[in-house]
Amino acid sequence: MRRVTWLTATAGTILFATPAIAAPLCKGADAPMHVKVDARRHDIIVTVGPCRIAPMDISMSMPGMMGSEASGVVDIKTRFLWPVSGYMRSFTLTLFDSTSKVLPQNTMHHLELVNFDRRQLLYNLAERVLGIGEETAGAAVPKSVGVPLDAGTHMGLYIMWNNETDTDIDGVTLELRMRYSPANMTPRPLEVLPFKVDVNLHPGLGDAFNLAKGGGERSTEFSVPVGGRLIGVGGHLHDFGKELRLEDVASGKVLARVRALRRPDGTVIGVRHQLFGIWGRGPRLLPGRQYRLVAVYEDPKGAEVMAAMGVMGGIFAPDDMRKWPAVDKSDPGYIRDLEGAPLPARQPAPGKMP
Ligand SMILES: [Cu+2]
Repeated sequence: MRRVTWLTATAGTILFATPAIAAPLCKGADAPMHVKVDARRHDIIVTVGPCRIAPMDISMSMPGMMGSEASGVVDIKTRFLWPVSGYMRSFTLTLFDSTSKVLPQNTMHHLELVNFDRRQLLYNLAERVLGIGEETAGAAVPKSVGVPLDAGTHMGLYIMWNNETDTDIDGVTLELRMRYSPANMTPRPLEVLPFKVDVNLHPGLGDAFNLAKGGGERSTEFSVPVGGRLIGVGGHLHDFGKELRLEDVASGKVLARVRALRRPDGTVIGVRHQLFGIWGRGPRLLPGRQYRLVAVYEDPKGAEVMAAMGVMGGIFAPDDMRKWPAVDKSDPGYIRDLEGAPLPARQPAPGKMP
C-alpha cells in the first residue's frame, strides 16, 4: 500500500515540477516504464508514461477497421521481466493526465500484455495474456483460477493510443494493476491460459477479410496439441458481424456460440461472453479431433462487407500443462506477428475475396 502511494506521489511530483516541458511522444520501446510489486496486496503495478499523445493520423484509419489492424502501427512496445511467480487473476487499467486526474478509458485504443516465452495453444505466436480495448476497464477470474507466470518471464506491453482531437494530449500515464495468487497458494489454483482462434490469421499482416453482398461466412478448421476444457469464451467481430460458432467437424455439434450485440443497421456494439463455470460443462477439446470456427456476417442493407474480422477468445484449462508445446522464437511468423509488417505505400483497392 505504501509503495503504491509513493509511486503515485512520485509521478505527480515529477510532473508538477516540470510543467513547461512537454512529455516525450513515447514511440516503440522508448517509453518511461516502472514495474512495482505490492507484496501485501499481491498486486503487480506497471506504469507507462508520462507520454505525450499526438493526434491520430487520419490517413492511417479506414472505415470499419480498427486503427492498429489497418496499419500495423503500435505506438508503444515496452518490455519487462515479470517480477514474481504466481497466478495472475485480475487487472484494472487507469489512465491519468499530468495533474493525476483520471482520463477517459478511450484515450487508449488498445493494449496487449504479451508473454514472449509461451506460445498460443493453436499458433506459434507469443501468448497474449491480456487484450484491453477502449471499453474494458478491468476483469477478474475467481481465486480458484489463474494464469501461471514465473518470475523472470519476458513480457511486453504493447499500447496504441487514441487521440481524436487535433491537439496533443500531454503527460498521460497508464497504470495497469494486476492481482496474482502466490505460487505457494493452497489449494493450488486451476491453471488456465488464453485461447484464441482467428478465421483468417496472417501474423503481422492483418486478419481482415471481405465478404460478398449482404455478408456470409468465413471459417477455419483446427486441432489442439493438448486437450483441455474451455471455461469461457468471448469474441471479436467488426460491424455487420452476427456470431461466432465453434463446431465439432465430425459431428457438426455446436460447442460454443457468441453473438454480437447489434444495432438495427448492423453496426456492432459488442460481443456477448459465454461463461461455462470453472468446474462446469464447458466444452472439452481433444487432441487429434478437428474443430471449426465460423464467423457469420450480415449487412441488412445488402452491401459488400469490407474489412471483417472473426476471432474467438477464451479461457482454456489444459489437461496437462507439461504437454503445452514449446515456443519457437526463430519462426518468421512469430517475429512478424510482434514486429508488424510495413505497409506498402499505396493500399490496393479492396477486392472481393474468393
Ligand atoms: Cu478487429
